[in-house]
Amino acid sequence: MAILAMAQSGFHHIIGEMTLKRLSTIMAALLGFVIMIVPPNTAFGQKLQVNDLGYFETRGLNVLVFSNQYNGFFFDEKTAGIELIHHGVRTATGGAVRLQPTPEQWDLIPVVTGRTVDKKTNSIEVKLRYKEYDFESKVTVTAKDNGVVIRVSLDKPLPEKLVGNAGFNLEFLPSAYFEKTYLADGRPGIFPLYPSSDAEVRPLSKKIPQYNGYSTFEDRGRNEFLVPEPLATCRTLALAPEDPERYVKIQSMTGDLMLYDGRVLAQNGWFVVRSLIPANTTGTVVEWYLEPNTVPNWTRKPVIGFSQVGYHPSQNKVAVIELDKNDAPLKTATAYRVTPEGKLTEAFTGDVKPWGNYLRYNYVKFDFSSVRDSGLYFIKYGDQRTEAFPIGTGVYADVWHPTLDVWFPVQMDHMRVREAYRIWHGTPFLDDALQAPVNIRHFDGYWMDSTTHTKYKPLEHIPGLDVGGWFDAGDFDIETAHHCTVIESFVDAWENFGIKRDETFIDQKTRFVEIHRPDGTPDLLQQIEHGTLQLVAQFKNVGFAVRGINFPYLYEYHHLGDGSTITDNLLYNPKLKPYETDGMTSGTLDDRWVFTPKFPGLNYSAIGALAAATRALKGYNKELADEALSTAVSAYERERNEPLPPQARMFAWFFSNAECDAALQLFITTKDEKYSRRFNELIWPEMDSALAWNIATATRAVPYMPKEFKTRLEKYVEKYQSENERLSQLNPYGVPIGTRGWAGDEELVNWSITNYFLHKSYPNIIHRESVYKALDYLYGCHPYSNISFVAGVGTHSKKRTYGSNRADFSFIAGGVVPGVLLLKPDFLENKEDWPFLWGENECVIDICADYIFLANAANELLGEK
Ligand SMILES: [Ca+2]
Ligand SMILES: [Ca+2]
Ligand SMILES: [Ca+2]
Repeated sequence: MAILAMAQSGFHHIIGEMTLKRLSTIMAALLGFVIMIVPPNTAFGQKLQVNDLGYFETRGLNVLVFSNQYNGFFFDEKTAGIELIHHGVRTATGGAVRLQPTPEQWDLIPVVTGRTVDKKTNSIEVKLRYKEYDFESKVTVTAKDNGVVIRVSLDKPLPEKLVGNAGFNLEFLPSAYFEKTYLADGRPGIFPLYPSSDAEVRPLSKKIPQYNGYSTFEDRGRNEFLVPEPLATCRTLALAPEDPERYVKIQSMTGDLMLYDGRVLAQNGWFVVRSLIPANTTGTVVEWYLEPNTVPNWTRKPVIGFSQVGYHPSQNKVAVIELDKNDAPLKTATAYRVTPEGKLTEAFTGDVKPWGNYLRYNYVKFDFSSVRDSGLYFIKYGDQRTEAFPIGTGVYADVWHPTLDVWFPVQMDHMRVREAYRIWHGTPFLDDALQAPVNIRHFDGYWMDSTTHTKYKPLEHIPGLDVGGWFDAGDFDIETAHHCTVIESFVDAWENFGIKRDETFIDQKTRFVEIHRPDGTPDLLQQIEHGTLQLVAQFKNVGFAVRGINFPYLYEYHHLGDGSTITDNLLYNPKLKPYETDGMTSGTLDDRWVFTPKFPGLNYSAIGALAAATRALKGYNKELADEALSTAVSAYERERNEPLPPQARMFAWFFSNAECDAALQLFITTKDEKYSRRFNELIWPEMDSALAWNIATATRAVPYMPKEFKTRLEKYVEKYQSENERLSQLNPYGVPIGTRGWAGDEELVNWSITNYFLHKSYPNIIHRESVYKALDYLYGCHPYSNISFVAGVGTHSKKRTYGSNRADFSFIAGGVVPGVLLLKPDFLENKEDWPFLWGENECVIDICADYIFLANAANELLGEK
């Protein structure tokens, strides 16, 4: 074993540096010579080619043309239109005809009505349509020289209403251009770190309405709106000319280019380059030449995927190394040990084994499972070394503490939350809540039918709901379905692992929470109580589990910061004028709305959660436990005797799965055979129709059912395992990686929990490694980067997540992010310098609760001899 003293390695480092310096002097001289005779771009640039995947490609640069489209649910997610992947980083998005200088999430988006990829002419053409204005345009992108020409053409002149509003936009990621400069027709400027450019107030009549007439702007009754003014206006714009990896040149052959800062209107805005479409014109109305610089022979640095939390000695330890397709894999990698003296000893050098291609990269693996001695290590591959990480028996012991100690307390609704000197938020939503009006479609995916289904009139105050509950994510609404999942997950954790950790002070009576302050009661019980209080209040005051409690206005919904400042915390009083108050009530209609459509399966989910909560709460808050059980029992009877709503057929799998779970939880709690009979009636056909979705419920039943149940389930487990084996071949990480519009860490965690339960009952079929593999992935053995997806957990972890504090480029410790998002067709992304992409970085309550369970499950399995 080679021993390298730190001093020695420092010496080698100096030698290496000297050699490098000499080499670079020679290189610089050579380069200088080349630069003198030929401009760098033409010397090294390679022409962009449309590839088989339907985007323009050259080394160091991809130009995507509507490989990703705007969707109608979250609207502008900054993941659609013409986009640049510049030296491995997605730096530009939103290239499209847009109706605002700096479009926000809920501004109108164009629909793609046609897309033609032509490899022969090396061009991609899209037809865009705004149905609201019967307005169609054509955008053609064609490779030319070392860039592309972008042409917008019209068959008919602009509709009158869009003159001065419609333009061609391309948006640049602020964090990619922070601390960089630009030249506008040669005039120098610095990209602002913080927005401070000008805005203009215009009358509301001039505004292009946002989605469904909603508005992100708090107008205060003045009938106006804001329009940002440009930072610069020019014909040729050079973005970051000093940085070869970010330099982009844009020339307009038609009108002016204007550079805007979208953050004046919305913290998640981007820098936008825009040309207006002229009035009364057809044919080519906008023409740009866009040339992003490319670094000659650029090769992306390898990403060494490994667990930032470390490994238990008995675990498999495999680093997955992600390589540029132009990168030649090395033969070996080494695990070094760091001694208490600060020395580095080579612990293991082993072969790097090829895995193959997955999406756009090539993958190799380095297996260092033979390293088992407790200590600190890092991995070295080529000239790259990872952060140090531990190997030891206790590595999973406290990885879930930040999630229970910090993340969940901060998400607690209706409570004031303190942490040492900081108040995370005051007591929010004491004015909960008004009955939502009928016949509405809401911006958060909520809706109301033509009746309220309750005894309340639209906008009538529903009492009793200002209690318990969690903000479901980076926003501040209550999503009841997620509450049900969280409560059951917490009860699972309570019953399986007996988690008694007490580091939070929670007092319901005075609505006060303090982080890092024990109060003699297990925090998990207090969280179960907090969720149950809200669910019970819904049944008591509304009669059933509501879809959710959400905001009437977009400008309340997109709130950043302290949730207690969204409403005035005073009940709405229609007798007062807006912004008028008598000290007790208020004329401002800002209270949250209770959405009460019939939502298939939701009552069953709530019944399951209440029945489960009863067991955890009975030794702690007997009164609430009794109320939860009697609510669950009577709601179940009502639900069984109610005719199925028509949507139940559409969501049959969801509906039936929820009833299965409700019956099972009621059986476990009451031991009444009528529930187990119903459970058995439902579960087998459910598994025949959707195995992966239902086996998790079935496996939780094993300990409570007769032996025959377990025997009968076995063949389903075998089938599930063969599907697992197929999944494990699909990518080098051997775990399911989601490819939807929201990244897949939640499905991954659930998959792992199902594997845990199945392993407990069928250890010969389901291997325990399938439980740890998902955690390794979360902790850094994943594509794009090797950062831990659990904020504050592991040596290097997420420091920018989509929480209520996202505008501070910060995080709430213990939050688990969705992970790597697939930008079609082949680019997985999880940005760490930009917290505003919710599909990548928004922490939600379900995954965080499930993560607490999973970390404890792994800890338990690894503690077994
Ligand atoms: Ca929400
Ligand atoms: Ca406590
Ligand atoms: Ca209010």
